[in-house]
Amino acid sequence: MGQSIGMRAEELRAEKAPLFVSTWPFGKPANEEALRVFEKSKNPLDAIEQGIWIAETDNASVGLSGIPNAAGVVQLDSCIMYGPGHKAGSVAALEGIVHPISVARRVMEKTPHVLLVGAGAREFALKEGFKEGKLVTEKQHEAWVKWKEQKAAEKKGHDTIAMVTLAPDGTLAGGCSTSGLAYKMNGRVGDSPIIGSGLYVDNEIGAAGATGVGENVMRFCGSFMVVEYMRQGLHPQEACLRTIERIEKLDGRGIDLAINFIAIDKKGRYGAAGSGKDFPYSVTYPGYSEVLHGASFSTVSTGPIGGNQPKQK
Ligand code: SD4
Repeated sequence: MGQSIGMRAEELRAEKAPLFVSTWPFGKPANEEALRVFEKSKNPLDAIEQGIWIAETDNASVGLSGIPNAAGVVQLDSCIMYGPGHKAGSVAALEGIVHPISVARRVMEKTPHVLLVGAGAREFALKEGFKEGKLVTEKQHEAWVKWKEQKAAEKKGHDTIAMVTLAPDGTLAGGCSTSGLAYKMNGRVGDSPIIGSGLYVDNEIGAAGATGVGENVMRFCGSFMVVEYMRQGLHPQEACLRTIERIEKLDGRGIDLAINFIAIDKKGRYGAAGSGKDFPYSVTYPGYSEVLHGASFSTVSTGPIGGNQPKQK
């Protein structure tokens, strides 16, 4: 099965927890911050939250510096999950708050609910004392004006961080944060704050997260599916590929699905896969921090488990 996941399975195993895996190269500094926080606090949720802060603050597309929606407003989606007790919190279409991941955590820890949206989420965040920020940066506003005029702006970069972790005691946790798809419809919510779609954690099995076109993840409960494949014994990378394969079978759009998954399991194995040609993701554990490349559904056969042939361009 080695070749079928694009890299030998034994290479995709952290030697030591805590292990942090996140989407895209900009996940690397976020992972590294998460590891620093974990080393001090020994708290996986603090690590996930503060690691994701880095992306929400510094990234040109996650958080308030992200690409606005069609109405010119940045609406943020975020969620967090904690393996023990299967706890979850999330916010969607949240406006003007700097760290949506922290609001999601507060929803999880302080309310009997899982998901708060729009004005209610903002009201809750303000009541809890969360920091407000500008609704849209000058740069993004200018790009949005151009898009309004031409309706043809190219979307640059990627705008979602999903991060999953395995602590040395076996605790699994994860978080996800995004400004969503560029120029999305006002009020549109993607996969990222939806438990089981943009993120899923099962403390007995593993954790998975997604990035890409949310509509092509949330119709299939993508991250949940990845974890369920790991439950059946698949290596995390195989589980990601198998999920894309199943989605592709139902949807039929192949490479145009534009979806990507990261995953870790309880044994410290990790992996990723994307529907396109390249999906870079970040892996960090003590003594190691790298950007790796997930298996590509469009170029790698899933071999014995999927029976799928490599796709031709
Ligand atoms: C969404 N999944 O809102 C997000 C967008 C994303 O890289 O991940 N972009 O659909």
